[in-house]
Amino acid sequence: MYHLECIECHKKYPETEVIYTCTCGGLLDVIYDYSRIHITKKDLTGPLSVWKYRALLPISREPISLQEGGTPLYRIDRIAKNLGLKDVYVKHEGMNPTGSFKDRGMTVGVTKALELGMKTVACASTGNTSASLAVYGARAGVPAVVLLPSGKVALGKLAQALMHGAKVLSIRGNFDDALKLVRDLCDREGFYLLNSVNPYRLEGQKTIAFEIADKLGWNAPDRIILPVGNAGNITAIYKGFKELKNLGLIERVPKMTGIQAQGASPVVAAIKNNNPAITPEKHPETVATAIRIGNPVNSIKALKAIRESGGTAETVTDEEIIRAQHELAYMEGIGVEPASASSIAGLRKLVEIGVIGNDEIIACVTTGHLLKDSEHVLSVCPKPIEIDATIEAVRKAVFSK
Ligand code: AN7
Repeated sequence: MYHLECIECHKKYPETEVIYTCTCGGLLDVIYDYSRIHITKKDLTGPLSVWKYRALLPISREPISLQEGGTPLYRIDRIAKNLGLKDVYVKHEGMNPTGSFKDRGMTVGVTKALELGMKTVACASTGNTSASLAVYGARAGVPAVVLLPSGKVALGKLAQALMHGAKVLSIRGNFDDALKLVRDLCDREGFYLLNSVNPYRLEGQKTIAFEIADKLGWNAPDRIILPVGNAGNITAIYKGFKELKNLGLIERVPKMTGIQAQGASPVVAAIKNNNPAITPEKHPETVATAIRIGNPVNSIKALKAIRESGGTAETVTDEEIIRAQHELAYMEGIGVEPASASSIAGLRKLVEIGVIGNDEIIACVTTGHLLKDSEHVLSVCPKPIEIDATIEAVRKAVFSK
């Protein structure tokens, strides 16, 4: 039903092979025989979830699952009105089992690890991938090893990786250093690599596109806006929409719009300068530690997704990210981590510079939950007001400006 294929030289590999990139160095994609996949809207009734779409997922065994996907698609009418827009949605991926979109990739990736008979799973991570891998490793009964950039991982994510029993290694270096190391480790030790260079991860994540179109009655929005770090998710969501179009379930593919933090924006630079490839950023820096990535491994796929779909890429500052995080929280009741807020910050910026028209139907993906990074929250919000346990003190505090 499917095989792996290099996006550069088109060399094919069987699904039974443990391989992450082509011998030529190119990224791999999972290619299906669509002539053998017959799926109609009628086959796709019922609640949203990753495994609802298993006819389009490369797995044959019983999945390792914690009910991932089925995340809410909220309208954000107050923010939309404020920006002069009509139809803006937030797909809140923070509502997944471990609090981020990574679970969609991990349920597929860890299940694939078992199918391939792998005994240990591993990843490098800015945090969320490690939390998700620890959890799905635990669920599968397979040991997990995670490599994290020392001092730069939000506490909630670190807490998850530790509590769920991963071997947690704190690397003196940044994410890009950790990814290089873990790829070497997996090659040497036969551990199964579950970063998004592994094409099976992206197969799970493409279900974000399926769920958005499904929820909108098999219609695609005009535009998808999401944060870009390693550039896997934008690639995956683009693939999802393309598959739906090829299967005749939707009519058009949305404009894929990637947002990066100003201090870590190699994909934006390549789009703006019309370069065929990115130039890695040696010292990426941003408050949004999840996307503090200088050398995104999926950049070639992501540039293609952005260009083919007629989308774009834009940077936002840390200040803009924090403002958007606040606005989502107090105007809409949606709590997201800083990286996720960059999609709303990007929305605002693209409206302000006239790239987004006011009649567009837009879905912003918020990739991770507010509680992932509560340390950051405490650093940007006013402190609780400590008072005596008397009604006078309470009234004084409540009515003070
Ligand atoms: C909340 O966990 O790279 O562009 O190691 O945690 O697919 O990399 C996290 C990435 C966006 C970027 N939002 O997605 C990791 C990691 C959140 C994230 C991204 C991440 P990609």
